[in-house]
Amino acid sequence: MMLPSKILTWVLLFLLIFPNFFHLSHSKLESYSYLAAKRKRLSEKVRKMFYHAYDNYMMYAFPHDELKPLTKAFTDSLSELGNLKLEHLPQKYKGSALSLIESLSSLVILGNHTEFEKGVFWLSENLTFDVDARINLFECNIRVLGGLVSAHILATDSTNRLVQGTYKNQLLDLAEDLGRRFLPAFDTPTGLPYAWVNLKYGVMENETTETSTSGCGSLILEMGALSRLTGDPRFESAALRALRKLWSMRSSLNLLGTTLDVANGEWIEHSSGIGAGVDSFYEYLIKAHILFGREEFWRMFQSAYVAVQKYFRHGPWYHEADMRTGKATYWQLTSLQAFWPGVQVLVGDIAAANMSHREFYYVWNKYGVLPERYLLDHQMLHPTEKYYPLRPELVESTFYLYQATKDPWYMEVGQSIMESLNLYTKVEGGFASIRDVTTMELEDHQHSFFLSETCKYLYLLFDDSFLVNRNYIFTTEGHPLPVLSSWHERLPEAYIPSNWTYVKSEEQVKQASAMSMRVCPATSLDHGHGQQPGESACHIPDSRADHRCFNDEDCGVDSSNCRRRSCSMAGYCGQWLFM
Ligand SMILES: *[C@@H]1O[C@H](CO)[C@@H](O)[C@H](O)[C@H]1NC(C)=O
Ligand SMILES: *[C@@H]1O[C@H](CO)[C@@H](O)[C@H](O)[C@H]1NC(C)=O
Ligand SMILES: *[C@@H]1O[C@H](CO)[C@@H](O)[C@H](O)[C@H]1NC(C)=O
Ligand SMILES: *[C@@H]1O[C@H](CO)[C@@H](O)[C@H](O)[C@H]1NC(C)=O
Ligand SMILES: CC(=O)N[C@H]1CO[C@H](CO)[C@@H](O)[C@@H]1O
Repeated sequence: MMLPSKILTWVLLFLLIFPNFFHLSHSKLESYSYLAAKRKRLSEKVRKMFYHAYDNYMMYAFPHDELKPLTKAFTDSLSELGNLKLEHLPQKYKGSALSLIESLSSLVILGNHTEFEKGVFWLSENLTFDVDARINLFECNIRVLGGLVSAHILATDSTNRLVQGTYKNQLLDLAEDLGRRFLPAFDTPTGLPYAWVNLKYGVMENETTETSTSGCGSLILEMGALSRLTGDPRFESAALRALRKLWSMRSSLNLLGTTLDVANGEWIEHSSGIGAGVDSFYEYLIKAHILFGREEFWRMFQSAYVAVQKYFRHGPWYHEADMRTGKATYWQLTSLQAFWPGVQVLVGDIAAANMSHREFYYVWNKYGVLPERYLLDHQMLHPTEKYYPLRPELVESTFYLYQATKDPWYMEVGQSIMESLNLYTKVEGGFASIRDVTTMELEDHQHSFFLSETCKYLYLLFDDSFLVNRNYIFTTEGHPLPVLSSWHERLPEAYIPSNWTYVKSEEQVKQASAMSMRVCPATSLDHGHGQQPGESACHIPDSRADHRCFNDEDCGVDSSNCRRRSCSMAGYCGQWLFM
């Protein structure tokens, strides 16, 4: 037994050696509570932003599709989405409450169950898809079908305490009805869907057969979820057949083009990158793997990701290249590309994600918001694409990077993005798009994705309580879908919530947004091969002109098994059995 005086001696001795002990732990505690208070304050500001956008929509535009915040009017834009020349616009279409559908999952994340329920009941009584409207399959899938399927899952999740007893799967019935109206679009010789379908009459006469890679390759999450929920396999099979066909059209470099013909399965535009027309194709391969646990998706993603890193990446930038030769075509930064670091976080390529994200944020700071297109080779804005339509991609990547690293710097990025949005785009009647980032001239349009994504990812950056001990992936429109063992062919242990260690402190990284599925955690790599810490298995250094390797460092690591790849005598990367 120790005498009290002896204890005192030890304490004094301890303080002599560590004079700052109590002070340090105190200030550390203080900085945590300071950080927590700051996050709380910022999340309240985002909440206000959401309601400013939402309440104005409900007041001036609902049940039409989107709000015109400058004139406090509405637009029935579902039939205009993707329709640049505004052809074949319907005469009698009166809107589908698009922005309400897009807001449902955000309302749950904000904890507003009463407003969610009100929306659900309004939709179940008043929404119909039996309308003479030609819609874009891709847009309608990610916004309307995705919004309904996600909201249905949230409404039936008992932990949300929603719509007790009175909810009778009305949202799922609506989603199923919509899914059935999609099916005629897939009736092509190739199985690749038409870009356009009329909700009432199916594919119209003389409909264009041209579509995009993202139009054929970003359907599997929503349509797969719809099949799992309804038991009707047609939705998932149609989306899967289209995806497989699309993948079979890749070049020998594992690259795809941007546009194609659904009748003959031939490429129209051979140049592609990670931006418009392609972006969510990559995103859906990795997310489909996470959601359905199918190896096939992983194999496609892995080859596609390595090809992107090899042929498109140049330092932190991604240019476009010809799918046949891998030769660079356009050197442009586009606002949509800013989603890529978020995908890289899911893969585990944190250093590469951080590097690109910083460049996008640099451009954001330079202009105040992110311009739609910036010409890297001329160091100037694209002359006709100087707009910023309230896009979410940069804040989405910021959210993923914060979740993965807990580096408070990303919160500062989020705060600065939020302040720019309030400064430049907030008007009395909502939030307006920016027509020209050099003049900050506004445009009379509040896109529905401002409610489903921009506000949601900003909020989740500051308050992620929705994600604690739950594993969700977010669709490309920001609608959460849960990772369920019953949907999985084979559930990796990392997915099983009962296996998760509960979060004990701010410091501990939470398992959220499927980020437990980082394919090949950076820590499993040995460093000292010219790679930065956080560089994942999938990272491939910038390519040389002929895409041949000179040494092992050119080849990165095979992300399917985390083994380092080596460069053969002939100059090709691979894993050789004798290694
Ligand atoms: C839910 O949203 C409605 C409409 O904006 C608002 O009136 C109400 O105060 C909100 N409730 C909560 C709990 O935030
Ligand atoms: C359906 O719309 C009508 C007309 O706007 C409205 O009076 C009714 O309350 C709506 N139904 C629900 C459940 O909100
Ligand atoms: C479809 O194309 C044919 C041949 O060009 C034409 O005769 C017909 O009027 C077109 N139909 C519609 C609805 O435009
Ligand atoms: C991101 O990059 C910055 C600057 O290059 C660096 O200081 C920081 O540690 C990086 N963070 C991560 C998580 O890699
Ligand atoms: C590592 C670990 O705890 N694994 C467990 C994860 O959960 C499954 C099913 O609940 C168990 O069988 C594993 O042992």
